Amino acid sequence: MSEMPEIRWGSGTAAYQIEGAVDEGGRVPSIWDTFADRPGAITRGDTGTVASGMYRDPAPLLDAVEWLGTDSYRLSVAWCRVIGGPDGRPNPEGIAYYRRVLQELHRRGVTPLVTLYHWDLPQWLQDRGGWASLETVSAFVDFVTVAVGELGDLVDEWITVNEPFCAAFHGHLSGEHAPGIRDEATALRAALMQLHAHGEAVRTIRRLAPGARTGLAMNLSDLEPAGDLPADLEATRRADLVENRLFLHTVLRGELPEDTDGYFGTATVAAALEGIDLAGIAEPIDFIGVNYYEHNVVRAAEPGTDPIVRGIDKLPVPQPRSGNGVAVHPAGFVRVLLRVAELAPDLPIRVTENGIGLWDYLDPSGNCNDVERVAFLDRYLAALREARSRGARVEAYYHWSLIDTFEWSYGYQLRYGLFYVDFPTRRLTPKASAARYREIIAGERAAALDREPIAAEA
Ligand code: IFM
Repeated sequence: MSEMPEIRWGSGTAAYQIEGAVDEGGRVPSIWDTFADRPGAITRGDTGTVASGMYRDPAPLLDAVEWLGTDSYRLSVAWCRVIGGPDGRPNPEGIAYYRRVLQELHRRGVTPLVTLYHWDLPQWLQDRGGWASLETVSAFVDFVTVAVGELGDLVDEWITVNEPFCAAFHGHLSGEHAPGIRDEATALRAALMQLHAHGEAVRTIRRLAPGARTGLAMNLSDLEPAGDLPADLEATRRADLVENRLFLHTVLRGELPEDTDGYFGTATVAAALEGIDLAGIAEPIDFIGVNYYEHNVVRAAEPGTDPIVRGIDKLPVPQPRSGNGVAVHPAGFVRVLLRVAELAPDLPIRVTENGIGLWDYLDPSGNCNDVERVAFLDRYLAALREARSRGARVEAYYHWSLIDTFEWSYGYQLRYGLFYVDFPTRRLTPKASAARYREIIAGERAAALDREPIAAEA
């Protein structure tokens, strides 16, 4: 096995969360426009109509990337901005926008990592069945073909789909995300369909841009049984199937975990697989993206309170935790990275998301002193170093997120950004965590330079 790579530092965002301008530049509606308009769907009735305003003016965001000094920036291109509607026609205005952003990143010495599907499915595809329909996969391949054709000279690194678990199970089972469906069979179908779309997209990118590096980003959770009772162990195994193995094993092995039929039912699984190329999902990738947020302690419970996995409870999370109750648990991060490394020892890992949602605010002097995020960064980066020292080939870390965004069902209240966004004015202010991240990156870079062998004098 080759030497451990230097870490590449980055941060990220996604189109619907930052762009706004949903009716501008030839963009067509997405499922998130529709869902956000549904009364009660989003906290305080927020929508992505204006978001962080970065479609109209991406300059502050690009300045923020440059200020941080990261090597890379992860962004997503919106399918509904790139393709102008059901006839599949490319939308020149949308493409020109992304070209400007990508060119600016290159001009500032920043490598873009581009996600193709970060949840903003065009509404016209949802009207035809969404992720339950094979038509969505062929439309995705058409979109990928246009994106690679139009942007491929500026992008060498692609992520096919982001967090298929969330889009499938929050979108189609708990109903907390768009399109707001509540049906387990549809959720399973949507999960497998996105993975099928991922496999097709990898092959499409390989054909059109053989030199590009391609992967996908999955959110993986660290799950711990509440005790030794067989029922708690079994509950944890079920949670692990739905949240982790269904994605991880299928992408790496091209087959479903052995307990899939047992949990979902043979007929449901057979229906969910109709038309899906299971083996093709395991098309070799260049890296695996891990989004790490969740550590949970699981116990068996009937009926159970978990909105996704039947018959389980997740125990209340002690402090420290995020604003929305997610555990701050760096040991779980180490375990997840080592687990992936064990499953795919030669596959480079990129931490494509890791961050903490807080109820940040500007103090009277106009600063955001997000001490919890500063501590989070220090602890999770120490965990990252530990995972690397124990053999996980992590080649990149992207903090989520660069700036505050429209945080899906939480709207604008829950903030993940390193930069505070004053939503009425769209003004960006670096938080204490941004200064800390910048300092860490500068320090790591200096240390990496010190490690470089000095060329022998001629
Ligand atoms: O903001 C989201 C992102 O879009 C997907 N991963 C989780 C983040 C925090 O909830």
